[in-house]
Amino acid sequence: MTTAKAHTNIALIKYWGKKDQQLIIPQTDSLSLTLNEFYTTTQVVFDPTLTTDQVSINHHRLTPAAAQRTSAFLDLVRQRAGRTEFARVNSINHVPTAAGLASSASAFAALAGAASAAAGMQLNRRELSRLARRGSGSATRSIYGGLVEWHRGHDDHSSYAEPVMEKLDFGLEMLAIMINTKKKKITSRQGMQASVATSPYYASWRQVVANDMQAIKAAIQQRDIPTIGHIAEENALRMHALTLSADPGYSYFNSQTLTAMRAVRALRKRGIKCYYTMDAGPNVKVIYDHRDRERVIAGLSQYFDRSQLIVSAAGPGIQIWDEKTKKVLL
Ligand code: 2P0
Repeated sequence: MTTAKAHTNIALIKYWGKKDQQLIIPQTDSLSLTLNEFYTTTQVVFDPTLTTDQVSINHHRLTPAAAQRTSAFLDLVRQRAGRTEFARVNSINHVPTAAGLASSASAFAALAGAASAAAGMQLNRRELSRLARRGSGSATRSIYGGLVEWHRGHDDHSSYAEPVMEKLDFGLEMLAIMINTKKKKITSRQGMQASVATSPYYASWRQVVANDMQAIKAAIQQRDIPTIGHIAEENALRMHALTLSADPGYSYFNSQTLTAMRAVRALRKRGIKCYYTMDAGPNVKVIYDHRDRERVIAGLSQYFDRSQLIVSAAGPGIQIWDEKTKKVLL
């Protein structure tokens, strides 16, 4: 039995569209920050007595239909490892309930790590990054800690992530504003497909990302948080312009999202250098220098309950260990 722990990540330069749906080759590069506070631990054991994969998430057993995406991923691992046994998978998501941050990124990164090791494969981090990508695009980046770049590549071999700065030596911090929603959401997968197929702005988005990737990497080398934040905020807005400009148009924002965006801008007017980014849901994440943490929290507390604000520093890359011997495998 093998266990892997992988942290989720939030993109500062977004991945929004695939070139190849099956291999999950993205249209553009992307860049993210791995978060310390949110992670998934997953145990996998291949068991010859099983007649189907048994998948539990947070101690709840999934139906075979709900486990389909996990089973399809395990098929990939079995095929590569030359194994035929079904697997028992126990996964725990360490994310606040109803946070809307429960991410496929940490889930598929942890599954890739635990399943490949349990199947007897010894993959290095680049190989793991490629494998995790087959489960979910954003999982490609969750193999590494800190600031991570996903090279879009052009095929299975060339599309993987690598760290830009794995151990941050400057005070970039992120705060998640938990905005709950009961509305059924459009999955990232559906949303990005609609944007690629129908947004007239999609070609411009590719150019935006190419420019932003260069600019943000230069700003990271300078440890320039206001420039990193500014680029991330503009990039997020332009990604969300791809949702509004699809046919039919859609949006992940709700009124609270707009309130949070306005609050961040108001803080900035008062001289606090903080910037927002949003993903495929209504929650807003704020980035700033950790020295401004208390001022950011105080400012946002005028609009949101303190319990809705969760601070996270940068997190580490994947860890994998043998559950019996506790031997660290990666
Ligand atoms: C990202 N997001 O770069 C982008 C930006 C949200 C907005 O959730 O279809 O769940 O499994 O590859 O990785 C990316 O969507 O989609 C995502 P699939 P994924 O983090």
